[in-house]
Amino acid sequence: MNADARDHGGDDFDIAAIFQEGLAQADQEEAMLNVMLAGRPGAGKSTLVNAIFGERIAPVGTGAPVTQEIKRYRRPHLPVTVYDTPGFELGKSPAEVAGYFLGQIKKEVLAEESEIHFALYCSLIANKRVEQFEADLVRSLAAEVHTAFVLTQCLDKESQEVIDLRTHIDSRRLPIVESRPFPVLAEEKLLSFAGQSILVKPFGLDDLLRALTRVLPAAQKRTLVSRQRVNLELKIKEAEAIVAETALKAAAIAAVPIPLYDIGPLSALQVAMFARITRVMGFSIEPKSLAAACAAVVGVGAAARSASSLLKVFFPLVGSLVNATVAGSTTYAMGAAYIKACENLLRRQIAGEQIDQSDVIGALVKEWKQAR
Ligand SMILES: Nc1nc2c(ncn2[C@@H]2O[C@H](COP(=O)(O)OP(=O)(O)OP(=O)(O)O)[C@@H](O)[C@H]2O)c(=O)[nH]1
Ligand SMILES: [Mg+2]
Repeated sequence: MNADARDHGGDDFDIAAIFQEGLAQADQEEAMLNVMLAGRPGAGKSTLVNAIFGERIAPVGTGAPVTQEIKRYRRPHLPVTVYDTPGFELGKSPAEVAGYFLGQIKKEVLAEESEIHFALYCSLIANKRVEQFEADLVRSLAAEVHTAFVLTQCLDKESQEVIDLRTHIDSRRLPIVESRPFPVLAEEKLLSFAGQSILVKPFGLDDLLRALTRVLPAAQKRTLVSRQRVNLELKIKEAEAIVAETALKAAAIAAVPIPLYDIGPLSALQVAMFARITRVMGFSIEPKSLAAACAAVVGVGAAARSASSLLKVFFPLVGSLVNATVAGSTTYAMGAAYIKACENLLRRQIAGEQIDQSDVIGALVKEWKQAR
């Protein structure tokens, strides 16, 4: 770097390019999540998995004839593989059915050096009881993979039906996730009685997801948290963990204080942190919007192309040396404000608002200015 560049802080730090790289890196780091679906035909297996990921992964209500084939579903850009099992064939024992499902899937999955990370066993609440065959099947499955017992198409999580079924399932002592069933309405349902209609809102998915994240290895947990579309709190927690981890790394980089003109690696770390948070929040932010927001906070367009100006977003009066405390605390403050901006944007989007990139810039500028 020449002296002229130093004087102007013009160390040619391309925020947009580093952010883009960070996004690509975050995508590469995502581990594949293998999910298995089981349960009677029409229980709501497809609807459940589609609602969790906010995508049409498995076809719904096709009414196609039951086959003995296990179907494997994938969506482009989604690191999730869904193994959809067919209705069970009478005459086979539950252990045989479970063994067949798992054997077939493993044959396929093992080629990818992986395993089933969890199974969702779906049982229609309207069935009122869990038959011996189902209970034995769940027991056989749960012996091999984490299995969540989901009571599908519930209209009220506190209904007598749910309470009775829970007692019934408890008495069977199944080795299921959290040793209890999860009552769920995956998709809103319109009920009509005598010309009157009520819309029952979806519920229970956030509870199910929280429980699932507790049984997953760290890498698959990250994938589930990032890619699910129903539990914002889980996303925020994961993003906060990323911020804490990055702040520690930043402090370590500046353990020996670094001159302001040499903080490129520190700023790169912070921009990579924004990229990882963006992915976990599942929100789309264009690299040029991020650069524009930084420039707007600093107040000078061209300034955002400098690593030192990125730090000045938070500490306008930072001295000529950056020590561990400043590095750690700026990273923390920038990360926390970034999460807040993403959260606000996501809430607006969930409420049905169309969010464009100028809203993204506005939200980032607002949070960053407040955090200063
Ligand atoms: N409103 C509403 N409808 C649901 C829900 N779950 C399932 N359904 C409906 O129930 C029917 C069966 O749902 P699917 O998700 O296809 O059930 P499945 O278990 O995947 O069925 P198969 O794959 O054919 O065995 C469809 O018409 C769904 O729209 C739900 O949470 N809310
Ligand atoms: Mg289905």
